[in-house]
Amino acid sequence: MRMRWALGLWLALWPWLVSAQALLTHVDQRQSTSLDGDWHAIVDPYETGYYNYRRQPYDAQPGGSTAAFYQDHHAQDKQELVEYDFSASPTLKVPGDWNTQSERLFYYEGTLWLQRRFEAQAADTQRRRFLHFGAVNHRADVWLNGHKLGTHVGGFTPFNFEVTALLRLGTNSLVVKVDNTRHADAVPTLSTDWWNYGGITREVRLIDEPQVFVQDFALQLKKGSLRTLAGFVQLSGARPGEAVTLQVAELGLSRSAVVNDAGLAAFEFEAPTTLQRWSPRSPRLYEVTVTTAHQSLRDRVGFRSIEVRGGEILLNGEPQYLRGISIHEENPRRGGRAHSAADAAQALGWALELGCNFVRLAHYPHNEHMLRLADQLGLMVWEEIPVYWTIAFDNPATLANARQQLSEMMVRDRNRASVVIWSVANETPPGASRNAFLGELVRHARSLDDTRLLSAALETHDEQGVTVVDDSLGAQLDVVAFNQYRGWYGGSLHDAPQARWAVRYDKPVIISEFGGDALQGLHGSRDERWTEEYQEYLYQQNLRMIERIPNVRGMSPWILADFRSPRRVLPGIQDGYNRKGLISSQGLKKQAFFTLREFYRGKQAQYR
Ligand code: GCB
Repeated sequence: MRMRWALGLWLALWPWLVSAQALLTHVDQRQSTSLDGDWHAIVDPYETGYYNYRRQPYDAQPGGSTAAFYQDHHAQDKQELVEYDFSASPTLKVPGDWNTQSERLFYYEGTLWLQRRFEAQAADTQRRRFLHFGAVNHRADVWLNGHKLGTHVGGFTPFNFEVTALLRLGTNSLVVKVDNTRHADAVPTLSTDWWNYGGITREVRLIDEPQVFVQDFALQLKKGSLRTLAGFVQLSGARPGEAVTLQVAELGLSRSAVVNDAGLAAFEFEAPTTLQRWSPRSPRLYEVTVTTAHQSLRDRVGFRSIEVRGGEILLNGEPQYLRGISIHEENPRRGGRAHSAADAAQALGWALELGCNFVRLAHYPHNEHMLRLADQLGLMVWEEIPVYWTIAFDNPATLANARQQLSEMMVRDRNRASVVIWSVANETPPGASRNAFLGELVRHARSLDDTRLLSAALETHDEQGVTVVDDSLGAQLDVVAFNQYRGWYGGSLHDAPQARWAVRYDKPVIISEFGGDALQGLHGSRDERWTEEYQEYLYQQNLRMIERIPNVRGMSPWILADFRSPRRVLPGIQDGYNRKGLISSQGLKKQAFFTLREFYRGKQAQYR
């Protein structure tokens, strides 16, 4: 009886477990076949492969049509008219953005079809198969052997489809219609300050699971505790009463439970006093194993608490100063969307060199390699969804999609100790519809995870010479964060250290952005824009100013490395890049890199 009551209470605390989406997590730990590599590509700006000449979709016609590209049809004889041929079309690498793989596609926004064939084993009635995509920007329509599997909208989060009944023995044809057209009511919307890289930008896997399998599991320190571990195992295909065991062998912990009608088992137990909590100084990870009668799935998980008290951010109960840097998911040396473990090692390696213990992964969920490496390296992480600038706050469909992207990010990464802050928005204009929209995202995020901090990058405004932070959304957040560009978009640098500030919240504050552009190698006086000296001076003066803003407990200056943006057109200086990087697009450090490193050394000494 007591057990039942405990489970009921626990379920009330974790309502997100019974999620409608059957997203498979821990995908890199599962038995799978990689479908990465060369995929055939057809560029289709008029969507000829999807609509007939009357603009009717082929899949709305009875019996369909072999003219539809997803049929991957080949002429049966020399007479038959077929006007496309994937096998004779050029290839693109998956994962990869198309923009940097072909000069012809650099500025392309629209529909592009990607196709590959793969061999499947004889159907095994004991197994279930899933196609899993790490990310496709922006909209993906997916067909297997001519059957529509579904659609996913959102360029930076994973999705999967069960294909058990559709796989053929022998050769299978997988076709994805990728569309990166920007829309006013999409998330993000028409205008951003980053490149709209199109394509299948993350790994594709054919996952192989038993009939009853572990769809998801999580284990972390319960809110408010430094010893109690709480978690769950979600099975797919299970009968009620199926047994599961959760183990953390290095802690001598092993607990068994049975799943309920929804395939869910909840766990809560005390860790021994030998538990070493995860922190930047000691990023200890433990192997967690889930075992059922049919399989065993593992992950390496860190245990830590994160909370706020007044103006403090406490990690495992200890005050922190978040020495951060913002990062876009782009490899500056290679150019293009970053996606690999090596890309992550480069970006996070630079962050460590800079003296960081924190990174802001802007402005959308980055690939999983980043989070896993942050776990290993001991970097705290701010993750966010692309609710950026002028979202269609009045549109319920836009809100639904933002919610969906938020859920997908949180479900994917809730086992990552590194993630300490979820952010719901960047630089959005206050107002009734924005407040309602973001208020709903905040509520949703809290219902999914009550253990991490919530924030958003807000803006400031001027009241008679005082810079004021009072966006009403701040009342709903744990950490008040704002972007400010003193000395770049406005305000003088010379008197920055004397600037007057008013933050209308007694909460920890993070300066989520500040910075200015410099072309690496361009030198001059500190008053000359675009020079390394100007950027260095901007950092010196802003850091002095920030020291005097009440409750500042961290920052993530803008930005680690120069990144591509179609907004940045100044010839000879920008040439298509936002140059606010501390590292150039050739991977060379600018002077301001060392200014910030020096500042972080001081902070590190102060917060020992
Ligand atoms: C911002 C945005 C960021 C831009 C940056 C800039 O406030 O959040 O996405 O890239 O300013 O460089 O203007």
